[in-house]
Amino acid sequence: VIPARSRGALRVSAVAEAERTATSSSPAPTGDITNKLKYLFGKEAAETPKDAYHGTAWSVRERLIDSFDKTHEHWKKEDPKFIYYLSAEFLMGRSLTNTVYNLGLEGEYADALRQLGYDMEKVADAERDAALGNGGLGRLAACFLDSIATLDLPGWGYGIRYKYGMFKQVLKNGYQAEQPDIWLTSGNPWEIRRDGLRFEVGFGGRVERKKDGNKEVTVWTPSEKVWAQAYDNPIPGFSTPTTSNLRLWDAQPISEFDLGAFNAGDYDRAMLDRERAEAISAVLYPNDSTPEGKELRLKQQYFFVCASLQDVLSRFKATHGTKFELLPDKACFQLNDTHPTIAVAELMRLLVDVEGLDWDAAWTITTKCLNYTNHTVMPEALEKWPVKVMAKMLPRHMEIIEVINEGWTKWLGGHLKELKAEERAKRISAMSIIHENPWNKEEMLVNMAYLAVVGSSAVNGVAAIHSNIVKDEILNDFYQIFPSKFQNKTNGVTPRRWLAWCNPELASLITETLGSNEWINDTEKLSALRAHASDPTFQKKWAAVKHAKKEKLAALIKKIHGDSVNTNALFDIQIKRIHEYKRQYLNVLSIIWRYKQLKKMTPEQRKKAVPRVCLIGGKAASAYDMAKRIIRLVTAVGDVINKDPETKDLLSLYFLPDYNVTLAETIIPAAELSQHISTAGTEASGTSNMKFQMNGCLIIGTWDGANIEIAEETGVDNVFVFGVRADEINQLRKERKNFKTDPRWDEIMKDIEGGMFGDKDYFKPLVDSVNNMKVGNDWFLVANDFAAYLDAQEEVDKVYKDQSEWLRRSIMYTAGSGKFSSDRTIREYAEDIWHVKPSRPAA
Ligand code: B1H
Repeated sequence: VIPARSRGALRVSAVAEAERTATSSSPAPTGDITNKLKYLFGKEAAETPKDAYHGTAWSVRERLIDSFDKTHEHWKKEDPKFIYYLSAEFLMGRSLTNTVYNLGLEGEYADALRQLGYDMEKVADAERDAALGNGGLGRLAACFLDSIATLDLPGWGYGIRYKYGMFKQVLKNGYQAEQPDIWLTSGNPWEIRRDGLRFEVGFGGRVERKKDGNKEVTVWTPSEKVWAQAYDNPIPGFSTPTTSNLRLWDAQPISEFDLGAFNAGDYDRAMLDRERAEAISAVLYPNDSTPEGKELRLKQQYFFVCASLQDVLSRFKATHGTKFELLPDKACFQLNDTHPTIAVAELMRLLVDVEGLDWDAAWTITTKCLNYTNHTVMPEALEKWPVKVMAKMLPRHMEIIEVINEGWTKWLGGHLKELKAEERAKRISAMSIIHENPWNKEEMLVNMAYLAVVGSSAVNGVAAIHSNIVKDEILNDFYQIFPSKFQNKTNGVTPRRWLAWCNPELASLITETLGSNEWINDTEKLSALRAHASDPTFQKKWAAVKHAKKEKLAALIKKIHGDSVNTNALFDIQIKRIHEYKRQYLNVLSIIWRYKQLKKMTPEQRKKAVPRVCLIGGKAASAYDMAKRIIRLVTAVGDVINKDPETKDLLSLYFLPDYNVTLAETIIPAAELSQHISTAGTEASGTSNMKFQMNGCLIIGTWDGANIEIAEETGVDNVFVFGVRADEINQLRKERKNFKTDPRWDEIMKDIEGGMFGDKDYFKPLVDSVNNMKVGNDWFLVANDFAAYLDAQEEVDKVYKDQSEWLRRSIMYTAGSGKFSSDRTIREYAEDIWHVKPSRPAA
């Protein structure tokens, strides 16, 4: 029997609960929920789960604000050093369940809703996702905020309050179509608009030198100005009174409208400024892994960085006046990829032009305050802005970057004085922040990663292998100059959302087995599960939970696709952004092969086959043509095999549209096998692999990103590892034209080309992209890994047939997941990079 989600079963300690209830002067939830409905929504009673959600959320919000206020009063009094996490993306997902659980209010609110005739889970289901991020990078930022608050670290996130988040993906005849994500229509109970808290952000215009006494000062007069209006999103820690903050900026016009045009009756023109301003925070760019060099994007980046830095400096000045030399003891900033890197120039501008510091003093402060995380090895993903664009939109920043670059290259010249002149010149030019566009000699570019490295104290990658690639390849020149700047901080995920709250059944079983739920805040304690991994009684309970979660996912598939899937089948899942380097293609090819094998079998042979339900989900960037073709291949193959009465109970394939945080919370607990099959050396880390691991899901994967560390923690023999290694890739790419494909591969390619799944013209570029054995084709080496992958899949079947071995491994995964809590990651950042210390308010 699976223990029910009981009140307090997940609570860390009775003390924490007592702390919470003692501090709450709030009204009984039932009355409060109906009050909120009446006075905020004009409803006498909750007629739908959505009504119940609104009433509940607005009620919970007040408890959250109480906790937020206490925390911030405390921090104001203590004045600790703060970490500010600057990120263009925060992929928060839903808030209700996370908030009530983190605040320890779940029992109270579940009871209240029951009295009103509602079930908490159904009510929570009425919330829309806050999808202000693309994928792993944005979700990582959200997990980090959870850990920062849970660890009582004084820290905030800063970002953009996009009006439209990640697009909604729908399937039209099996093809991806995009729809706008209108997430704010029914209001957002999880944010507080800070009236009057706004900063001016300028763009364009001119820069002049003026005399101030005998000092020369620089004056930037922008040609366009907007307001950045603050919205606070309280972030509750778990089992602590700390509630931290995510401050998001909304762009608004400086004047309501052009009064002249308005009076002249030209209403369209009167509104132009408003539209232009609002466009800045209107929409999230939907490109995961590769940035888009659009001007509006640079505008977005500067917009939130400028507002955030002004905000921090204004609070600093309120306590410390103009003693800016103290700033590095009070504030530090983490740049989440290069997206906020303009902060280097902006902090210099604020300190030099606005506060009147001399350049060197400002530079010392700036470099002490900033740190940079790299998230991708794709060379094309290192952001570079044309000097022309930067000079027009941010003329003063372009000047500052030029001065930084002059100082930097001069310093570098001195540092490399041992080298021969020619060699030295070469190195300096290779490391210049401003350099030629290699594809267009006429154009000069600002290399934002170089600016970030020169302007930061620490630079880190996000998994061990990735940090090594950063040091040895991507930023190797810089590593040679500043070896001590470079660090590794292996990613992590919050065990609250990704195990305890999304899989309360497994959480209860773990708590019962370990005799305490302290593992929620100390995931290393999960390792004690190893002792139970081979115990048949425990395995049985473990399997029962997995089965219940599979039933739940099957119900979702039924709702989406109308089909009932076999819940005794192995649930095999690949969910992530669709990208050639992530190789969903390889997965589909092996499914086709499996189907062909099943078709050839006799009924007797089929009885011995391991049944599988394969699920693939993920969004393709709207302009990423190849990725969209891959989605169509998934749906087309699914259309054929799911309809085949001979095999459909043994093999089915579904594409799950609109993959997002909420869907992940249902899918991951139900998964038995998950796929992380990127070409070795291409996936910086991956973080869903950690979520699957925590939920006892086995991994088939390449020796890439965090897979490696996961395998080390779980026991390499428990993981289905296959494929070429990162250090072989360059050679294999060079030898491409000599590569001989597997006959099974050739057969499948012919099937696709021959129209076995329809749409053969549409699939042609996909087939071509991995064949034609010449250098540059099949860049991600799908063909090279194909045979090894089929072997690994066969091994999966073999192990699955031995359920007790499968369950043993499953338990070993959860037991080995301790390292991948974002609490561990954040502790490392706090100790090695930020030097911030916990500061917990009294309960
Ligand atoms: C990751 C991105 C990314 N790396 C540009 N880079 C973007 C780059 O809109 N843009 O311009 C958006 C996102 N995202 C991911 O970061 C990596 O691919 C994952 O491997 C990693 O786990 C994740 C978190 O570190």
